[in-house]
Amino acid sequence: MMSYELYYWPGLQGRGEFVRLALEEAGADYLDVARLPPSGRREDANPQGTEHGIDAMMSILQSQNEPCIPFAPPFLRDGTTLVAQTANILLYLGPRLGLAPADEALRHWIHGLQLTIADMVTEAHDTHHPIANTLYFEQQRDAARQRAADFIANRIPKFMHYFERVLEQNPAGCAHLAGAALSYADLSMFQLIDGLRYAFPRATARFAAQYPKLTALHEAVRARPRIAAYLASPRRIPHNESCVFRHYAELDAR
Ligand SMILES: N[C@@H](CCC(=O)N[C@@H](CS)C(=O)NCC(=O)O)C(=O)O
Repeated sequence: MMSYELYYWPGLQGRGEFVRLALEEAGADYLDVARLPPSGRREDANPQGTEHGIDAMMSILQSQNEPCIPFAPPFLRDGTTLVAQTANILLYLGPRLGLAPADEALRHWIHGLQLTIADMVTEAHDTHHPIANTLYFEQQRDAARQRAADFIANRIPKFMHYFERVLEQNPAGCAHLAGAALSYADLSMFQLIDGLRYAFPRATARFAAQYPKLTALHEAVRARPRIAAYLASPRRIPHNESCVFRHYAELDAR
């Protein structure tokens, strides 16, 4: 059995974190390639990245002969298979890691939920980069303030009411978004809530009262033994202002 290879920018949680959480929950054998030293020893990995590891990632992104060229990280290599796009990686890994059900309809429901999570992640990113990714936040501050105000007033409530309703209406019970067992979408929901609460602490101050079922899910995932061990480990990079979820006090609610 070869290790899964995860390729993602080092030094931040970012979209790679949705994949890491699934690999960690499953206790999977994986390498976070951009963090690896030339020896390849994961014990010597540097969460802030290594030149060797970043070069290995860039060589795939810029490859002239790779048939499946990813547009952007994260991407995953499993032997000869290369899979790009966060939700697609999780669709691939789900059944292999025991984090997706056998039932096809339920698997597609979970994939749809993951895509909706991805939509919200992009909107969270756009609060601090509403004009262009190539500009610094400081160069688009005014637009960012407007975008963040709308995100807080309209988009967080719309998405979160929806996800709370998904939990309420799960016929198998409200412990999970879909079906009776933990899926990768539950892990991703943990990460989405965690990121939003970090980025917008004032706007989400009443989160637990407004969204009790989502709050319970967030807490239940955080308490899972492998997730708790991961969160306490150096492999979990703290939230920071290089990520999709950034805390800028001026973008938070007043
Ligand atoms: N839809 C893609 C988005 C991938 C993406 O935007 N990756 C970022 C880092 S989180 C990136 O490196 N983007 C480079 C670019 O868009 O030029 C996914 O969910 O994986």
